[in-house]
Amino acid sequence: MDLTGNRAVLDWIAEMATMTQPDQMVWIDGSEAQLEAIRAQGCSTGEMIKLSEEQLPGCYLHRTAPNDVARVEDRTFICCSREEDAGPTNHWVAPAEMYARLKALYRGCMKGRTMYILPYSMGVVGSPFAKYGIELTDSIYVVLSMAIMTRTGKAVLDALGNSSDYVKGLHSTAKLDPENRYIVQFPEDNTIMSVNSGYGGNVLLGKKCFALRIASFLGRKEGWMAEHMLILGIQNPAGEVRYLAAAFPSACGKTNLAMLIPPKHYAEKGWKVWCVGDDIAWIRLGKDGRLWAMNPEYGFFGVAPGTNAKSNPNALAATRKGTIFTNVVHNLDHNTVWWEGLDKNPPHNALDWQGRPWNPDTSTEKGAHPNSRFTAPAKNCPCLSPEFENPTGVPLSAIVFGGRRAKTAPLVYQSRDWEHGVFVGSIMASETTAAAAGAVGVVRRDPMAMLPFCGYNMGDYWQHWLDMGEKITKKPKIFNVNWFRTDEKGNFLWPGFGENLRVLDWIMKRCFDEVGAAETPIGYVPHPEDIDLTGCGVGLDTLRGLLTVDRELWLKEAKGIRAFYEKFGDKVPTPLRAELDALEQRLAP
Ligand code: GTP
Ligand code: SPV
Ligand code: MN
Repeated sequence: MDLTGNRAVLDWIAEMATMTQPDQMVWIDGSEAQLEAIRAQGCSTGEMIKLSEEQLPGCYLHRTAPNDVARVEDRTFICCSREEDAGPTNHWVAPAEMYARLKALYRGCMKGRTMYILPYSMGVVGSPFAKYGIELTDSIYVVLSMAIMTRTGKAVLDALGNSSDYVKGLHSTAKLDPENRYIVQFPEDNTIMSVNSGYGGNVLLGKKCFALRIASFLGRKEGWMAEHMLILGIQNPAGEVRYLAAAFPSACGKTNLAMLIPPKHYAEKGWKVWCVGDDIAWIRLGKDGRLWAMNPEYGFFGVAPGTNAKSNPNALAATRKGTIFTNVVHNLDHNTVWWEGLDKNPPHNALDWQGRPWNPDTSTEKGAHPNSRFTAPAKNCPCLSPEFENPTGVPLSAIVFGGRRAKTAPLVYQSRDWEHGVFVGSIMASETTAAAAGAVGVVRRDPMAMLPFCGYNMGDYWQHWLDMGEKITKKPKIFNVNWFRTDEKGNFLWPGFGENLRVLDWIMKRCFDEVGAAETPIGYVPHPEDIDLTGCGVGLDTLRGLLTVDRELWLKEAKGIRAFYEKFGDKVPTPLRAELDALEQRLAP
């Protein structure tokens, strides 16, 4: 039976079913009984592996195809009517041509399969800031993952009512053919089409496809922002909670920062960190003139390798029940999971991420894929903010940009003002990671960590940031951080993880005019003695080194930025060009 009488919804589903020809169609109502039946169904085909109910209750292991382990940026498209509106950093094909291409791939692709109809909400169902989507998929892994990552089920259809204001998403694993893999956004049609993949960000359409690519497009139109940002609250010993949002590229530390545990010295004084979100922020201007950020997701799709009881105990705790693990090691003795960096006891009777026998003593390859992940319910996280379900989100005092830079970027610096802050975001660069297919460790420009996620021309996106700035009367201060500076031998100079609170502490003090700073050509850096180093094992000299701004390197950087800006022609907002000129002048010997 249909779960809605919404004509627009029913007509679209009928059209998609005519094209894909599923054997049967199943509405996801959001009930635990139905999900449990689907889990059992997934286990019967081997698509899902049920893990030890004693040690990992309600947890499952899933393996994707070996050629399907990360987002595929090469095969991701923004299909709007004019190529110019997609801009030089997005792949573009005219919508009519792309629809035709996809139609050929979708024709009959669900024969012999079930089409699941999954209504979901990004944001609290029924709240003014929520947006709805329906994903049609032939993958049980997608259904079960979306049921963790989003608010799912009949309540969403009830909230949608007869409106046609929802995002249409069609996904089929089809033949998992990498040559014909497509992740396509049609922002003007509120439509997403994904085919021939079964991996995370390519197929959990609520996440990057909707909550960033489509939502960034909607945000520009409607006057708000969709950003690749974590959101966290820092509670000081006085009990006051101050919030920040931070944009780092994929696999550059958002989940870790969002759940950080204060170092002992801070914890003893009463400091706490609350996680509101670990990947995506929808940000709106409040009536009070401040920016308010909410997390539209309902779970965490986090990087497994490196997650352990020391680096991120909160994330680890979040994965102990109701979690789906993707592409990790299967411990056959205990029917549990393992990954590199979990602990020093890799299982010896085990299968690697591809399901092949694996032995840590003799295998030359890693057991877990470097981009292996957990899909965990947000509610599991011990430091989840009490504001998590607040539909309007939390007020931002700071916006932080950051990335992996071995040399150029200092540990932290503050922009001079909003326009300069937008410039700082626009010039972000970071070493690439395993989160996307392709070479790892190559420095590339990734403005606001949105390079793979901006649903329109990046030049227009920068202008949107500037336009927002005009309207915000109580602007957050904008900063840049870099936890990844290395010495000559390639060792990290900064301990990172929980110790990053020391830097966040300085950032918040700056936002509330509680500490001074030193001016440099790129912005304000801390006076080294203003960062509390008690008990962190880093000396003042090392910190001084971490805060240096090398003029030679930065002059080279400015040249790289100029070349990058050239790609966008006259789409680069004049104030950003002026910022670049001013930066070069300040750097000049
Ligand atoms: P996506 O989910 O892909 O968007 O990634 P993310 O930005 O949430 O990154 P995540 O927190 O999962 O961290 C990715 C990798 O960076 C992991 O291997 C972490 O161990 C490592 N990492 C995170 N924070 C730090 C840090 O402060 N210092 C160092 N050296 N490594 C870190
Ligand atoms: C990222 O790559 O930034 C992720 C993982 O958060 S995915 O959902 O695959 O995009
Ligand atoms: Mn991400």
